Amino acid sequence: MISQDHIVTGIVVKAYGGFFYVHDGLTVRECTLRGRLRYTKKKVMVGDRVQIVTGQDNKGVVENLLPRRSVLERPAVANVDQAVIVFSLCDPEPNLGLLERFLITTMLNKINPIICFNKVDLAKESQAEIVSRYRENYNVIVTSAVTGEGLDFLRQALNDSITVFAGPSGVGKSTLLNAIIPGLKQKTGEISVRLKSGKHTTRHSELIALPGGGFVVDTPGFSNMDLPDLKPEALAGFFPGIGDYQTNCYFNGCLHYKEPGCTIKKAVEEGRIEGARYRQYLEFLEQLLDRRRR
Ligand SMILES: Nc1nc2c(ncn2[C@@H]2O[C@H](COP(=O)(O)OP(=O)(O)O)[C@@H](O)[C@H]2O)c(=O)[nH]1
Ligand SMILES: [Mg+2]
Ligand SMILES: [Zn+2]
Repeated sequence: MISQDHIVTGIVVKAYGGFFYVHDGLTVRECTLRGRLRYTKKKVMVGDRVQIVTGQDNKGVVENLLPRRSVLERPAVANVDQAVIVFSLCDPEPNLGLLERFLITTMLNKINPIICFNKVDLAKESQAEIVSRYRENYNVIVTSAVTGEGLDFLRQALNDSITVFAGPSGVGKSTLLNAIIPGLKQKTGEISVRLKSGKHTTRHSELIALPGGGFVVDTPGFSNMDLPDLKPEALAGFFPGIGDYQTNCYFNGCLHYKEPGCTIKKAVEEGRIEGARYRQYLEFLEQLLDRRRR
């Protein structure tokens, strides 16, 4: 008797050496691509939902690429729902300008940001203020991979989504993932591959399956990230808590900079928008205006 081929839907969790590893809900299958998928412009990537024909020994062939919701370039992953942006409260201290650029870049990619302030076990009293400031406008989780504080909240936030762990290196991304995923052994405490060898080695992104459903992507961490190219007029929209005020400014297309009759400047004066946050907005705005002049 000839065995029946089965078509199942799964998610590409890894692409390596010409093979696509597809998680079908039960197992991971090593798949090749059907010829016509090899020669199209739209390449199958990690995070893609695909239909595969299952074969023997956990093998299979990718037959169809299902529509994508989104594509992230760095790391190269499709269908990312959210990013956990990890910064440590200490060792290293958080670079808040960098955090803001991560937040803007994430929102620009239509990915929902969650801020994770890690290493709370090392934090000083004074840093509670940073946490409460961000809580006003973002979803914030405070964790320690050492004491276990906040790990339940982190686990809950990841259920059933594809989540990228972003943030600088050394903040504890891999340690957190090891703490919440039984059996996972991501390398931790490493100096970035690039620094050590002096040359850039290609990293393959991989989806890690969560016990409760959903996937996460660990990243080596970016120590820098440019402010994305936005129209200066659009910037306020990427500052939750500031953008909400802008509909009533006197000038259409107000940059909330030097214009009279600006409702945002008024809100800053009256303490409804925090001064530090507005100054961060101005710093980015000036960068964008500078780029436009060049
Ligand atoms: N005290 C403390 N150390 C941590 C915590 N999380 C991670 N670390 C340490 O921070 C260092 C960097 O962690 P790692 O997970 O490699 O950071 P990554 O580069 O963001 O993946 C390691 O030495 C970890 O043991 C934490 O919550 N508290
Ligand atoms: Mg790491
Ligand atoms: Zn204004």
